[in-house]
Amino acid sequence: MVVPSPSPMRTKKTKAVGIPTIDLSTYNRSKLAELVVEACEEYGFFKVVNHGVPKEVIARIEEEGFDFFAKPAAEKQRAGPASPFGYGSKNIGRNGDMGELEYLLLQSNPLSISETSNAVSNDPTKFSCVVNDYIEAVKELACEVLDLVGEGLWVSDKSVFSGFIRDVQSDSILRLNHYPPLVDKDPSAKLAHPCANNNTRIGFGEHSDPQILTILRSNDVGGLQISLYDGLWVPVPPDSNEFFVMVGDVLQALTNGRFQSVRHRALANSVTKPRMSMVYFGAPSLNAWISPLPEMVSPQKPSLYKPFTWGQYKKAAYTTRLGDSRLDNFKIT
Ligand code: GA4
Repeated sequence: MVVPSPSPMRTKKTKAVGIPTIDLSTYNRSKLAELVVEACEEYGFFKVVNHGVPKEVIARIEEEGFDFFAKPAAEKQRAGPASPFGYGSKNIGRNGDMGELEYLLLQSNPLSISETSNAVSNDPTKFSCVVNDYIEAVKELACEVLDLVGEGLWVSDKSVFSGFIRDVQSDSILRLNHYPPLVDKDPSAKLAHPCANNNTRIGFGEHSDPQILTILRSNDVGGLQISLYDGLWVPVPPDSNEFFVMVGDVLQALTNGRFQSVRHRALANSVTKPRMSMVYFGAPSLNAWISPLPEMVSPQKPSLYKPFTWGQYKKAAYTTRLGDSRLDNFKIT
């Protein structure tokens, strides 16, 4: 069921609407598929409810995350730097982007998780289990959404999208972002409000995600904003019980631009409570070829993008700045 949210947004057709909310437990399959496609086309972003991820799986990883970020800086640094995986603070990527956050980047395969776990937790076995359980659950959710995309777009192989992230070599990752509050322990810090302008303290700057599909969950502290076609930033009310789904660049390429990856950012304006988001990025394997699906191409809608492997795209992405439109470099001119 699509429920309009209380905060109105404007679409490319500039009608005021709410953030699309899709209840995965209602409707029949074909109606659900239609709603998912509609949300991906209009916004590249939606919320899913009745998603099937068990509450305990979410609660356990949230607890592990908060425990880790509560550790002294020197201890956290031992799990860094985050290139390619581990703990990072303020620096984002390799080209000088910065944000008001600290984070943990984890590769989604159990072997790599257990390696990182040793530096992250005093109980690495427990940490690995908790992270693996969460990844398995959100991966299922991502695959379910992608199968609905396949059905709604009437492509011949309905599991073509989910197949990329079901691949055992899938390069999917999990990111835990921790945005400390303005006032941590010292209440006098309130006087020095570090917001640059308009109370906008950038936690994670504007960007689109390079992968296929992103599944984001946060605690009940706001900060996520999405950018719509008219450049308006729309705050997304937090909902710790539900997940937000975002179209990534690779899904834009596969659908030949019918879906567009959503530009988003996170503000770190919370005064007393930290924000923590847990973000799963569903990606193909490094050697998977990406090009617009034949069903998305026609004489009226010729292919917009050159074929590339995910490995090539990822490598190119790491040479860009966070806010760059990376897919433009792969456009057929
Ligand atoms: C955005 C999505 C994911 O968080 C991420 C980010 C990555 C990083 O933080 O190292 C990137 C960014 C993200 C896109 C362009 C490059 C790479 C920082 C950056 C400037 C882990 C990812 O895969 O791409």
